[in-house]
Amino acid sequence: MQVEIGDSVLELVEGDITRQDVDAIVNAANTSLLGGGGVDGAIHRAAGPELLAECRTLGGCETGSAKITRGYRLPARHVIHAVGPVYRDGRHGEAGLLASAYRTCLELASENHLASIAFPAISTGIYGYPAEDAAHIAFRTIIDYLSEHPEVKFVRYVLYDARSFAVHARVLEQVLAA
Ligand code: AR6
Repeated sequence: MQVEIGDSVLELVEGDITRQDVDAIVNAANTSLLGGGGVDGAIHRAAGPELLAECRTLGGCETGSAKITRGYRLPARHVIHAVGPVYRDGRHGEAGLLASAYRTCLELASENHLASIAFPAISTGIYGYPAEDAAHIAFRTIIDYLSEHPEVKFVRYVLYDARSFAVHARVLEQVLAA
């Protein structure tokens, strides 16, 4: 599924974030930036040990923010390590922190002259954010950013399985219609 946002494109695909050949892939990291399970584990395995070595120099990252490294053995030239919120009950600032994590990734893409970026569904795995709510926040934030920042030309949103893809495709239709 592909939609045009101004001069840019937002694409939804089912796939593996580590395989994406874009300027930067986004990691669903934690505040230590020193690796973990899920997307984080898969990215570190595919990138090789040099990625962890660079991450060790960064001093961690606050929830709702992101930091950039090289991509090492990945097809992507860079990794943007984003820290989404752990979901508690939706009343602890989770929505604002999730939007901020997406926005910071996009700002880092602009600052580093990266035209294409691929996102996983941040916080919706181990961190427990309900997928549909997270998808609304993700798409609203990405679409608002692309509308004002044509330098980011291509955003690919990568879902790991058919069920998540179907949920996200439905939410994207809703956000576009709103
Ligand atoms: N490609 C694309 N999506 C994937 C992949 C993949 N290879 N693997 C999993 N997903 P998660 P979080 C989906 O748990 O919730 C780590 O330990 C998965 O189905 O990776 O932000 C970190 O170090 C889910 O929908 O990230 C943190 O401690 C989504 O990606 C913590 O997990 C995100 O799941 C972060 O948890």
